[in-house]
Parts: sequence; structure tokens; C-alpha cells
Amino acid sequence: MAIPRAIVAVAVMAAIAGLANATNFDVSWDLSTNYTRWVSDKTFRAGDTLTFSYTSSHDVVEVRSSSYATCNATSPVSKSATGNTLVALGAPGKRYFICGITGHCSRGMKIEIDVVTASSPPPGASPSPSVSPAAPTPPASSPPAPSTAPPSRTRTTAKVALGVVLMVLAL
Ligand SMILES: *[C@@H]1O[C@H](CO)[C@@H](O)[C@H](O)[C@H]1NC(C)=O
Ligand SMILES: *[C@@H]1O[C@H](CO)[C@@H](O)[C@H](O)[C@H]1NC(C)=O
Ligand SMILES: [Cu+2]
Repeated sequence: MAIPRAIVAVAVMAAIAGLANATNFDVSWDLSTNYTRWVSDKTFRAGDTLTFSYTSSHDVVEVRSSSYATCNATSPVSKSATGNTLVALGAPGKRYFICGITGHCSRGMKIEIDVVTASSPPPGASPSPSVSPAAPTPPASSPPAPSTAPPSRTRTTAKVALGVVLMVLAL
């Protein structure tokens, strides 16, 4: 009531800007996914999150690199078996996750996440944000076309959806 809408709107835009670079990666945690391949086209930045989804046949165990190499879940950093495990990638560095059920890690349920600083460009990315030369120019009122990379699309979609929700709340 006492807070002018303009101030609320500025706060909302600031909140959106702060979240603009956070991406959630959904990890379908099972015995059939090749996680080496899954990580290969993704860039994980500090502030991003992972959401592991899995059945009761699995769990998520975070381990140190030495235990990762040998699939040893004996003294984990952390362990979760809720079926839906959210992991915050808070700081740059490597994170190691395995399934603690006997035999699953050695059969491929292991994933190494290399978290880079939030401002780092993805490996091999061109220095400037590129627009496909063949793409038609969108009408001026349209939002920018999302990148073809799934994480970026998630990022953009989440940002737009959040912006809509917050703007509605602000008004
Ligand atoms: C997983 O994918 C990587 C990269 O594409 C490949 O080199 C590897 O052989 C695959 N592993 C399995 C078990 O298929
Ligand atoms: C697994 O790790 C624990 C704790 O570090 C260690 O005591 C145990 O010997 C390891 N097991 C194997 C099979 O290496
Ligand atoms: Cu498992």
C-alpha cells in the first residue's frame, strides 16, 4: 500500500536480473543414461542446480574424487534417497555423484560435474552471442529467439515465466 509500484517494479527487475544466469539441469537418474555423454554438451556454472529424479531402486551419493574413481560409497559427502534430489552447485570446482546401490555405479550411474565460475563462457563458444544468419528477423514486439541449446532454452523460459509471475504480483 505504502510502497510505490515503481519501486516494486525495480525490485522485481533486479530479482529477475540476479536469477538470469541460474540454470536447473534435470538429471534422469537411471541405468540407461550415458552420463559421460550427458555432461559433454553442458556447462555448469556456480549458482546452477541439478535435480536428480529417480525411482526407489536408486539413490544419490556425493563422494570425493578418490571414491568416485573406485565407486566407493562408504564415506559419502552426502546421501539422498528421496527420489527427487536438488543439488546446489554453489561454487566452482568438481562435484562427484554416484548411485550407492551395489553395482549401479560401475554400470554407469556416476556423474562428474565440473562447475565453472558464473561468468565463464562455455568451452568453444564464440566470443559474441551469435544470431543464426539464416534466421528471419523476429517482429520488434517478440522476445529474443531462444538459443537452440537446451540449457539456455530452460534458462530463458524460466526467466520469462518468473518475470511474468513477479510482474503480476507487483501490479
Ligand atoms: C558414453 O558416451 C561416450 C561419449 O559419447 C562414449 O565414448 C562411451 O563409449 C559411451 N559409453 C557407453 C557405455 O556407451
Ligand atoms: C571405501 O572407502 C572407505 C572409506 O574411505 C575405506 O575404508 C574402504 O577401504 C574403501 N573400500 C574399498 C573397497 O576400497
Ligand atoms: Cu542405482
